[in-house]
Amino acid sequence: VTDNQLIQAMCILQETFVEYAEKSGDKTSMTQADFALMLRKECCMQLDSNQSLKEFFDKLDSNGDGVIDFNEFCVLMATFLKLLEPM
Ligand SMILES: [Ca+2]
Repeated sequence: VTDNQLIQAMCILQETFVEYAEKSGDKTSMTQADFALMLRKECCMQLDSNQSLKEFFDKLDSNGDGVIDFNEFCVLMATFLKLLEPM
């Protein structure tokens, strides 16, 4: 992965984040509803119950303020990338 690819990936991440975050009015943070929508549309991930969604959300919300900010979002994406990487 080159630096350029990394920068490109970061831009895509930021655009995706803002696209969903602004649905609830605040571009800098994602609510649980924004987050669920993003998982469904971008990751084809349907969390089967509100309970598992909430658990996932709470895990990501590391400062516990009830919303996911861009830093917390990047942690999620880093986790996904690690899962995709061959061992
Ligand atoms: Ca948070």
